[in-house]
Amino acid sequence: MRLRREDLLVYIVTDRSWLGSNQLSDQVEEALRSGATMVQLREKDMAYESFVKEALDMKEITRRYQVPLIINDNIDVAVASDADGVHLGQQDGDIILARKRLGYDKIIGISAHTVMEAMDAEAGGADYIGVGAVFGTNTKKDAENIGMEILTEICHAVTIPVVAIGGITLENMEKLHGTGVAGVAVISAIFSAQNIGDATKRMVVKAKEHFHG
Ligand code: 3NM
Repeated sequence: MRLRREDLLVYIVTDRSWLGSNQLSDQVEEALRSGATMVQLREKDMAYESFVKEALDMKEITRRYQVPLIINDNIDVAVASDADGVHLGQQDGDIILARKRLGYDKIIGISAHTVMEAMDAEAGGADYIGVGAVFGTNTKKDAENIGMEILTEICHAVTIPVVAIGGITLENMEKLHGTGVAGVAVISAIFSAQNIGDATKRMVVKAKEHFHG
């Protein structure tokens, strides 16, 4: 599956800390039914076998909604589950190696915090760049804030699409207007919501208003 710019409009990143008594697959499906455009499975402490099994379950759901499934950090899990791609941080390994393992029909996303990192990622063959944290976030403790200026510079420095991440809510999303981002990647604004479907729908409407075109 090739990445289209519009796939990044409302990119949901999973987080078990908001599960409660719910199933992650149900939460993701509710968001997809309500218009989420891409899914990243993010598991920081899961054994390989369970991670693969979960990725396979998730793949079945995302395939039905025809949205890309991206695996955070783990190329082996992406290959084993035939996911649509991986998202790698700056410390998560070599993009060239990832491309070799995944092939050219898979998506590779790279986190970047500077123009140089973003340009290197594009030169290395990344399909999109994730830039954050654009706002204060409690979800990723080591995330450093990045200003709108650097975000805008990164968007202009690369030809591949850029998605913003970190502390993005329905209320602050409009501050990203004009930066050049293709969309927003969100955890808590969607997964912590009482009504995930409703929260997703509202974000999709607003994201279309600000980031389309
Ligand atoms: N990466 P929330 S910020 C997973 O800055 C992640 O690279 C970030 O969660 C980065 O939408 C972040 O709840 C957490 O703020 C995003």
